[in-house]
Amino acid sequence: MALPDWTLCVFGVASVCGGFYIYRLLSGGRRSAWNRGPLAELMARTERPLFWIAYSLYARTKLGYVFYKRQMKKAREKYPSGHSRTQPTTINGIKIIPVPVLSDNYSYVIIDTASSLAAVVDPADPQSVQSCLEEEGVTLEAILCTHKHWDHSGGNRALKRLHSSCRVYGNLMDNIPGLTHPLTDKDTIDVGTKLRFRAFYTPGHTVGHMIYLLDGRVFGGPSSLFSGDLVFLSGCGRMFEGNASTMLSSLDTVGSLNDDTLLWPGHEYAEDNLLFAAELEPGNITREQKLQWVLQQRGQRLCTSPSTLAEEKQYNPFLRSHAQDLQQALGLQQNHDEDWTSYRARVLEELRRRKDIYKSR
Ligand SMILES: *[C@@H]1O[C@H](CO)[C@@H](O)[C@H](O)[C@H]1NC(C)=O
Ligand SMILES: *[C@@H]1O[C@H](CO)[C@@H](O)[C@H](O)[C@H]1NC(C)=O
Ligand SMILES: CC(=O)N[C@H]1CO[C@H](CO)[C@@H](O)[C@@H]1O
Repeated sequence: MALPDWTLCVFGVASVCGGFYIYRLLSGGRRSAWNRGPLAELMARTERPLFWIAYSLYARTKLGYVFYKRQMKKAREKYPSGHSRTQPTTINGIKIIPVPVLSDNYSYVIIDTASSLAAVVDPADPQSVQSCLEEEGVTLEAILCTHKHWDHSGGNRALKRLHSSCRVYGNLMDNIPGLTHPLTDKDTIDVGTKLRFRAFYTPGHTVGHMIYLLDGRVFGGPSSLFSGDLVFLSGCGRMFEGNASTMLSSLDTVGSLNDDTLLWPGHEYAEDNLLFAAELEPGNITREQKLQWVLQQRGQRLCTSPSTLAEEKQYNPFLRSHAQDLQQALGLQQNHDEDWTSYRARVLEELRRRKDIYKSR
């Protein structure tokens, strides 16, 4: 389909601006670095609209895919053996392997050792995930995709080509590449005899974001939550495609899970996130201890996953919108005519706003 000339022109300008903003967004640069220079004022004024143009280009067009491929190439050159060192966790015949991909992202390979069948969550770099599968000598049965962003879904098609019987799960609303099995809230997915996942619908970061809970009761261990970009160690994802109420109800889904659940997030953001939490609640001992441990791990480029939901409930500000300490730290108070949930959504919104300024990821 040919486009009229003027759309090409708009698209061209938008692509340049868009590319620039995508770069800024994804490189996770601190905002302060951009507050200098002659462009600063123009940028401040055009920031929101340009951001959304860039975001749409990234999320909805081939341009995003081209950008992702470039990032992947650069990351492979920069980190030939991955951005972090990871270790498998084995519990009663279940093996969970974090695969470091791109510059700070994680895919997870989950193996039922008795049947040598595997599932993978967000195989962003198909090459790294494939090497892991070959090393383990397992067959890939299922790809569980949390959301459409290329740094989570970009490897689906390539892996599917290598494993033709592999099923691809995700939410229909999110345009997941290669999707074969659309999911709705609380659907279950079985792989081998011991892997049973429950999918939860958790919109906010994207309209069709899903998280996956590996049910520990099946193998007699703790459950494991693969949270994509909904929850990170001491953090939460940006609210690109939902408001604070939507995000809050998704975060409450996580808050309602058992305390002993292991958390396996999509990115290695622990250090930044804990430093941000420290600014808000400086006196929290649990958080301080976790930060010290994380600094030690990161000093040796070791992976910081998993944490437990019991820990997260103590220090992750995004799971603590109900906590008075936190509300006070933010200088917020419930209005007389405001119900508790709307108030907590307002707390979450303020929290996310501050995090965006602190570090936009
Ligand atoms: C947030 O978004 C949901 C879903 O789109 C909508 O139903 C709700 O009214 C919105 N809430 C606010 C406070 O804007
Ligand atoms: C810190 O964490 C504890 C749990 O260890 C929590 O009960 C408390 O409300 C938090 N307090 C502050 C000031 O951050
Ligand atoms: C949110 C996000 O995209 N995180 C990182 C994943 O990997 C890419 C590619 O290396 C990075 O650019 C992103 O910052």
